[in-house]
Amino acid sequence: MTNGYLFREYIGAQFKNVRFSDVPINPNLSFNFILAFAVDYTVGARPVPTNGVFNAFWDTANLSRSDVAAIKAAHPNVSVMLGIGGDSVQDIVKAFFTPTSIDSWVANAVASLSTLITQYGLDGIDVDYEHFSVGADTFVECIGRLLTQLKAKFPNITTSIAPFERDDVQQYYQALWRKYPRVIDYVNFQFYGYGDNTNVDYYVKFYNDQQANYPGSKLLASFKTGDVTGLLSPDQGISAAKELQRQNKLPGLFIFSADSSKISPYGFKYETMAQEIIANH
Ligand SMILES: *[C@@H]1O[C@H](CO)[C@@H](O)[C@H](O)[C@H]1NC(C)=O
Ligand SMILES: *[C@@H]1O[C@H](CO)[C@@H](O)[C@H](O)[C@H]1NC(C)=O
Ligand SMILES: *[C@@H]1O[C@H](CO)[C@@H](O)[C@H](O)[C@H]1NC(C)=O
Ligand SMILES: CC(=O)N[C@H]1CO[C@H](CO)[C@@H](O)[C@@H]1O
Repeated sequence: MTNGYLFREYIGAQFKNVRFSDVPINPNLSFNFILAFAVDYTVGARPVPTNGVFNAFWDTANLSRSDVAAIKAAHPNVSVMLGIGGDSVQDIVKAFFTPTSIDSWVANAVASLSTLITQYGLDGIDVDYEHFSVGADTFVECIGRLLTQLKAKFPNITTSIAPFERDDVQQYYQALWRKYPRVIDYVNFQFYGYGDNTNVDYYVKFYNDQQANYPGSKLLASFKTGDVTGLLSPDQGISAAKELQRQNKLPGLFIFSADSSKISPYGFKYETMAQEIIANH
């Protein structure tokens, strides 16, 4: 693996009125916003699964179709992706991956995500499921076929998966990577799930472990902003990214999330620092 020029940030899950234009954008790299999230659940007070019919659950009032068009027009290096799944449906219920059958889920997902991609002018899909009502084999076939069909329909979309370190989650995503690596461009590994004892040496070890779990992948480093009590801090994430880059194995870096940064006392300083690392290698 070698160093790359990709920076990504999740946006819109926490309803903090964050807008694309709040976030500093360095022109000397590829900047991907990831809208968080579309989920295959009904909209309303008691969301229930819809078998692959995706609805927008991000802050669409502040991150609208015209906002997507405007930020892309203002910054030629910006692309906008769509995260699917996520931990919960707007903190009401956990978002479970709940297909009725592989064929029906894939057909519904291809149709509804194609509509969102076209309506919003989106450039990619990031798979973020964290809870599962079915076994790994069904997840692998549903997501593998979904990404295959979307790439056939939209040849320029970029795809990624966003696992984290928990055995029951890793089992699903590692099986997906083993069978469908050709339709997955990046692994957005959630390194911010690790604890606050994650110094640079530990981070590099965890990175090497995940590279072995997703062999041949473009594995992105990451950290989160906002409340990191007990977890990896943004400063630890920045130090580790520098070391990974020194070792020439940092294809890119991402942050969760623009919403958290917007309401934090330090604002977007870590977005600026992270992009300086990526842009200036
Ligand atoms: C976000 O959207 C809401 C609802 O339209 C609006 O009241 C609010 O002013 C927006 N926030 C910003 C920062 O524009
Ligand atoms: C981007 O690169 C140009 C040319 O090297 C440089 O002049 C500019 O300062 C850079 N911008 C940022 C924000 O680093
Ligand atoms: C895909 O990207 C290429 C190169 O940037 C461009 O020429 C082509 O028009 C794009 N195709 C679509 C379907 O957007
Ligand atoms: C300088 C630079 O990296 N520019 C990038 C801006 O973003 C577009 C789309 O991701 C890339 O193709 C450019 O290379």
